[in-house]
Amino acid sequence: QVFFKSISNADPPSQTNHHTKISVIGVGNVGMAIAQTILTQDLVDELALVDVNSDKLRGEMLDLQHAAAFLPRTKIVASVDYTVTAGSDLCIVTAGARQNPGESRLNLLQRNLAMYKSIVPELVKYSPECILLIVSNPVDVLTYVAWKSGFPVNRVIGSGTNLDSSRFRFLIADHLDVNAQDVQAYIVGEHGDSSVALWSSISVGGIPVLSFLERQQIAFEKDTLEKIHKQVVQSAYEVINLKGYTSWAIGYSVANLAFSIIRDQRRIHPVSILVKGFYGIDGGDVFLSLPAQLGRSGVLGVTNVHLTDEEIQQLRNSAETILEVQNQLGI
Ligand code: 6V0
Repeated sequence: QVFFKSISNADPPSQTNHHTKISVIGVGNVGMAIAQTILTQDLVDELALVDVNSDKLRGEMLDLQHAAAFLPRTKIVASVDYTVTAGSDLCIVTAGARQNPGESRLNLLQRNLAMYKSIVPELVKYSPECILLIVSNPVDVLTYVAWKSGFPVNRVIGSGTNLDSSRFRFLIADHLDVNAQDVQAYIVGEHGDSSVALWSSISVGGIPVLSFLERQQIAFEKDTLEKIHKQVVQSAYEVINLKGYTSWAIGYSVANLAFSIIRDQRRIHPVSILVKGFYGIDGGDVFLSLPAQLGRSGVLGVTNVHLTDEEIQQLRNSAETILEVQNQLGI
């Protein structure tokens, strides 16, 4: 009232607009890259941050708030208490324990499992209608763990091979000297070592690459393509060796998923979903990535993409490996 003379007969703003809110759990390298990318996209009215490290949490909140003069207006809140997440449309979980020297992956998983058992029920309590987007590793197993907390299957999504596919598209684009946004290519299956590259899915500007090469009688570049896939698998290790963690690409890739969900884009993303019943995977409940359509209510459907027998076999092998881990953990 001091700076602006009020116009007393102006209609109050319509309250029908839904207040959109995203919560990010874990404000480490990955959580913060996601948070800052979301802020640049003018995607939500409110962003809530949660972590167990209260000093780091407050520091990160203040640091983001201080950029307010350069960003679309978003309310940024943070607390170690989950009440701050109340009413979220989307909750993104990046909290994760770091591997101790000499610690086995299984032991690390056991610790992350205990962490998830404390985090997910809190999110469900304060945002029963939200969509859960799981990012912490091993992402496929932890997405399953989150789903087991009683969430409907369309509302639990693992970031899965969305990042692997974006690395794949970058490398193909680099090889062919085209724009990565014009490259359609999917990596499916497990996020990480046993991921499956769908060669027949690669197209550039609508032209299927493999059949184009064959028609032009250009030597089949299978070796090159396989090298590219190996590079994709190595990418995370390489970045971690060089800078200690990965952050920017996972930040953009998860913010892109958040955009598709919140803005009901109905775009297709390779993300981790319950694959029981697909491609003959029926040994148990397991989450793996397949190209899925995402919108405001989460997973809307799964693309019926053609896989070769070899690709199906690879997918089934990943499912078995993950099931073994889940059985070992007794979950
Ligand atoms: P980081 O920088 O160690 O951050 C982890 C954060 O989690 C820290 O701030 C911790 O304080 C916080 N935390 C720990 N316990 C809890 C808890 N109980 N509740 C809330 N917060 C907690 O790790 P970074 O950010 O680098 O990685 C986070 C996770 O993302 C790890 O599991 C990574 O392996 C995983 N990634 C997954 C990717 C994917 O494609 N799915 C890609 C990159 C990293």
